[in-house]
Amino acid sequence: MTEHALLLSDVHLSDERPAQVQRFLDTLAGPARAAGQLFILGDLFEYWVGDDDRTSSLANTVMQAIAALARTGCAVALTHGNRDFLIGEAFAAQAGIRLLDDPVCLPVGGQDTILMHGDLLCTDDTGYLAFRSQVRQPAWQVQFLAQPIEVRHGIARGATAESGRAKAAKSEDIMDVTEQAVVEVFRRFACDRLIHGHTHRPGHHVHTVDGHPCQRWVLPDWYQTGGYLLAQGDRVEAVHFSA
Ligand SMILES: [Mn+2]
Repeated sequence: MTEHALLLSDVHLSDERPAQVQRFLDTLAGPARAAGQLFILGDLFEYWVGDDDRTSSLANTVMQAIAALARTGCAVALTHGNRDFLIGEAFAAQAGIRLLDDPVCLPVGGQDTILMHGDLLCTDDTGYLAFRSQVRQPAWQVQFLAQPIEVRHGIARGATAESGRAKAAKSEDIMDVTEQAVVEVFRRFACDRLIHGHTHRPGHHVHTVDGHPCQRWVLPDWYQTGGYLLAQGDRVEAVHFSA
């Protein structure tokens, strides 16, 4: 029987939320050990200013915990989020993580599945998408990473506060996925299952694409409670933390 996969996203790990950090470490040490694959679909960290950041021990704690899981034989893969897109090969190698393209289509619990963070599906948010294409350029990243660590922290904190203000000012609709973007990604990969996070609107949706039903699962964020999905074959089960 195919091993099952555990998928999660938007944990937003931060020293300011020790309970969430513990819940993530408990998930790695508990349910993830029973899974053959762990997919972290973006925004694992509240923000990330470079693999060389030694300001906090959090990154090291998380790296050690993921590496310990990987050593048990669980295949760990990570998609960048809009907060932690600067996670690099150095951190990934130390943690035993495979960095994924976004979007990508690969076997998840034995069934081909499209995996994304989800921000690329929110195509009505043109302001954010312009920012995204800028900060994903290698030249921008080289220049950012060349700045002193305190400067990078200042910029990241400013961007986080700005994104909070922008979110409050934007309508609910433009921060959700668009039907058109979802249909396009199903067509592009000719795949009938998509799992993503980012919108903080956990759920299960069925989209009809060229007459064919396609499943879209949205992961929860971990700010208040959180949870994850378990996938085995064509079955997907949502696990929500109670409090
Ligand atoms: Mn996000």
